[in-house]
Amino acid sequence: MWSASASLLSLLFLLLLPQPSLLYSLRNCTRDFHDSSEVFCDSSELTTIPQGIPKTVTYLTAAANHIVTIRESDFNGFTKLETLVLAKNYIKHIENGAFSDLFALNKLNLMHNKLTKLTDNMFEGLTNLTVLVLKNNKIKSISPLCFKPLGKLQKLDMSFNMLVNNSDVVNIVSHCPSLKVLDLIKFRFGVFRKNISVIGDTLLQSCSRLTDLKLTQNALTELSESSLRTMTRLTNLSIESNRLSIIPPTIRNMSSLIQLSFDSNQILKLQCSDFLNLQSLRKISLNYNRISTFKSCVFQDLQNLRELYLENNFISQLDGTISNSLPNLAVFNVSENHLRSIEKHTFFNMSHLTVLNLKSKSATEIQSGGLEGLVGLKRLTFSLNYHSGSVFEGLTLHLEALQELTIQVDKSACVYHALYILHGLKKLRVLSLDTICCLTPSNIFGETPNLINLQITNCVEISPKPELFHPITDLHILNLSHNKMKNLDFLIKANLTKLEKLILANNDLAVINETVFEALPSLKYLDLSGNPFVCDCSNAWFINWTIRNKQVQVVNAYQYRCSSPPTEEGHFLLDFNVQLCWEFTGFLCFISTSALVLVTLLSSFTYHFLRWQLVYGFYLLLAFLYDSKKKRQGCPDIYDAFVSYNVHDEDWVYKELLPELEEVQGWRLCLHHRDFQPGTAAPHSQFHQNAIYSSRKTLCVISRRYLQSEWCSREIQMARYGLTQVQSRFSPGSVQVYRTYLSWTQAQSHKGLFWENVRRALECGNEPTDNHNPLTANV
Ligand SMILES: *[C@@H]1O[C@H](CO)[C@@H](O)[C@H](O)[C@H]1NC(C)=O
Ligand SMILES: *[C@@H]1O[C@H](CO)[C@@H](O)[C@H](O)[C@H]1NC(C)=O
Ligand SMILES: *[C@@H]1O[C@H](CO)[C@@H](O)[C@H](O)[C@H]1NC(C)=O
Ligand SMILES: *[C@@H]1O[C@H](CO)[C@@H](O)[C@H](O)[C@H]1NC(C)=O
Ligand SMILES: *[C@@H]1O[C@H](CO)[C@@H](O)[C@H](O)[C@H]1NC(C)=O
Ligand SMILES: *[C@@H]1O[C@H](CO)[C@@H](O)[C@H](O)[C@H]1NC(C)=O
Ligand SMILES: *[C@@H]1O[C@H](CO)[C@@H](O)[C@H](O)[C@H]1NC(C)=O
Ligand SMILES: *[C@@H]1O[C@H](CO)[C@@H](O)[C@H](O)[C@H]1NC(C)=O
Ligand SMILES: *[C@@H]1O[C@H](CO)[C@@H](O)[C@H](O)[C@H]1NC(C)=O
Ligand SMILES: *[C@@H]1O[C@H](CO)[C@@H](O)[C@H](O)[C@H]1NC(C)=O
Ligand SMILES: *[C@@H]1O[C@H](CO)[C@@H](O)[C@H](O)[C@H]1NC(C)=O
Ligand SMILES: CC(=O)N[C@H]1CO[C@H](CO)[C@@H](O)[C@@H]1O
Repeated sequence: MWSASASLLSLLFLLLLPQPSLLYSLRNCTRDFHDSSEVFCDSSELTTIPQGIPKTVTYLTAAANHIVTIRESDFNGFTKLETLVLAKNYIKHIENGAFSDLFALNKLNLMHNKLTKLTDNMFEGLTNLTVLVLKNNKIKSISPLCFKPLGKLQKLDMSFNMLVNNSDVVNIVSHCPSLKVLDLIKFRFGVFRKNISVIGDTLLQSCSRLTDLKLTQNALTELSESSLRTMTRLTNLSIESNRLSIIPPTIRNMSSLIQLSFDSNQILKLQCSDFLNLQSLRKISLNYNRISTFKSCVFQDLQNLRELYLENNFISQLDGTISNSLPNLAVFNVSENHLRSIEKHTFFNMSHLTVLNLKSKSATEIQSGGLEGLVGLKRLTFSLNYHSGSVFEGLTLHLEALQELTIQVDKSACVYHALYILHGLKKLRVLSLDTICCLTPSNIFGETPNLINLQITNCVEISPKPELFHPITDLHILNLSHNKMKNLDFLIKANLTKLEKLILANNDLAVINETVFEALPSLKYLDLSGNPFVCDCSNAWFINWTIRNKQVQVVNAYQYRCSSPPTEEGHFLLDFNVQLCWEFTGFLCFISTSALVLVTLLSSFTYHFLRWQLVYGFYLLLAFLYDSKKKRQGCPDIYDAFVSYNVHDEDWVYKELLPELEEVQGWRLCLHHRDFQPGTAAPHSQFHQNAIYSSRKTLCVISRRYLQSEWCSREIQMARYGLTQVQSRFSPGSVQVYRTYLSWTQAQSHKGLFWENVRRALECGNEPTDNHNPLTANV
């Protein structure tokens, strides 16, 4: 019983345990979640193909690992596998029969490995293979029967290997009856032999089904007369970057050819028979050769040619050849040659031409009517020879379909006639003016209202007017590089509300002002490379905005450098610490705020404790002003003294004071109850003030009641705080204050002396009275 249950347990345990190999494979590979027949083992540091991958997979990739050897057993039983990717490993050796079970395999990718030779039984079993990629290995030799099993191979890429014996290529092609696309880029034909970089008649003889052949970078000097003759289906032939000096005659009569490229060879001239019978040819590329002339017969058979590229050659003259023999040409790029002039009617009958590039290494003279007939032209580029400014006179393009125009001048030119060039180009969307610098008159773009991309470059200091841009409200891209511009103020009023991309590289812009960007609401891309930035607080806004704004990408901003001040020269603009600028203004803010608070505090403190001194001071000031005004007007004082008293003391004033001072001593006194007119008497302080100012002196009759009454006490306090003595004289003419205190109670017994003292006090002119006069007394 015990042993029975134990064995049952162990059986259960065994059943529950997953297959160890599956567990192992799961560690290095993943199966596609949706399609379990696809397994990915890429970049897992594998040194061998993992065991336990289900044999039913159709797609397996183990790229970018450290596999060195493919063992015979690795793909045993993988009869459903269709694609196998083993690229980017260190595979040196593939054991015989390693692929023998892969009947279904369509694609095998072994690129970027270390294979040195392809052996006889290596590809055994790959009868269904259509694509084989072996590029970037170190293959030196191919054994004769290696490719024999690959009866269905259509596409082979053997580029970038090190073949020693050219005849090994025969071993490829003689067994691949289905091969259509053969890439032999940098295959090094004969590199290790003595300069025999020639493809002979027999080498590619069996490639009769090829449609695409690339023989780029093989140092080929020659292809024999019949070397490609069997390839009656070839459509694309590319023999770029070799050393051919003529168009190989073997291509003649290859009526299947559609695309032909001989870029970067050493071809010197084109001959009449070069393109004989190539009726299907649509594109010829002969860029980077040494062609200087061609006869009118050269293109005679190319009735279907659409694109002709002759960039970077030595062509100096185009005659009517192109026009007469290539009536269907759509793209003609003859840029970077040395075209001297374009004669009248050079393109006369070329109504299908849509792209024409005549950009030249040396400036071209375009003769009157030179661009006539190009009624369908959409893109035009040309370089002009600057002849005493008259160059543009005869040049009216009349190209109604034109959408893109690029003009270069060989030296900085003033285009007074740009208006004529742009005349009628209503459809123009892209305009590039290089070294064409006087942008006058300011309505030159009035003819081209649909411009969306404008480039004006290489001028010595342009400063466009905002009005220049007003007709082109759709502008999206503006490139004003290399113009020595010093400011961008014209953009503020240019009304470029749709501008998204602004390139201002290599100008003389030192400070970037935020108002410019307020006028460009759609801006997304800004290039200010190569400007001499000032790294101080004047660029603080720009620096912060560059780093923080979410709308505009300022390209290469982290590479912008400072040109000044000298202490910052050569440093990166964005390294400038703008925080200091904010802190400084913060400091100013702090100072001014503190000052304000302090003033407020002080004034409330002063108001609370020193209010009367202030009021007094205020009145003194008013008095001073009033007095100077009066002096200026020559107004005499109306009264000798203003008598301030409380109504309750009126009796005394009328009975004692008035009789003595007015009648006996003859002073003219102003009594506030007698002399104030009813209308002006209302606001006490105001009439009080006027009365005081109209009187030479002020005489206060001080009693207990006087001190209690509001406005009287104010006046007294005005006096008392400032003076500590009761004031009896208060000269508005001077800020100095003279005061005398005379006590009536003390003087009861000597009234005569009292009045005499009053008389003296009133009498004394503007000289201060002596406070130590024995007749005066301190309070
Ligand atoms: C060979 O590949 C084709 C697809 O290219 C496929 O339909 C066919 O079944 C494959 N043959 C074998 C034997 O797997
Ligand atoms: C190149 O291969 C051919 C045929 O395989 C052979 O006859 C010839 O000797 C080889 N040439 C060299 C230089 O190895
Ligand atoms: C071999 O090729 C080089 C480079 O093209 C050339 O300079 C040299 O003259 C050639 N030698 C022979 C013997 O053809
Ligand atoms: C060959 O030319 C055709 C037609 O011009 C083109 O569509 C195709 O992409 C070319 N093939 C290659 C491999 O360049
Ligand atoms: C090319 O074809 C013409 C006939 O169309 C023939 O006369 C001529 O010999 C052929 N040229 C070559 C080099 O095969
Ligand atoms: C024509 O040539 C110029 C200069 O090499 C090149 O920049 C341009 O892309 C070419 N144009 C076309 C349409 O390929
Ligand atoms: C333009 O083509 C017509 C025939 O289509 C021809 O008569 C005329 O001579 C050609 N003009 C030029 C300048 O090539
Ligand atoms: C702007 O113009 C300059 C000068 O011609 C050119 O080098 C640059 O590529 C242009 N930039 C863009 C984005 O078009
Ligand atoms: C500015 O452009 C807008 C359209 O983008 C246009 O409606 C407006 O009238 C223009 N304003 C001026 C002053 O040209
Ligand atoms: C920015 O430009 C405006 C308008 O030209 C100008 O008033 C302002 O002073 C400039 N600000 C700075 C910091 O230069
Ligand atoms: C810095 O830029 C950001 C984003 O443009 C802005 O919100 C912020 O107020 C700026 N800071 C200062 C101190 O100007
Ligand atoms: C078979 C094999 O190469 N397995 C590898 C799985 O991955 C680990 C590391 O992730 C390697 O150590 C094993 O060699």
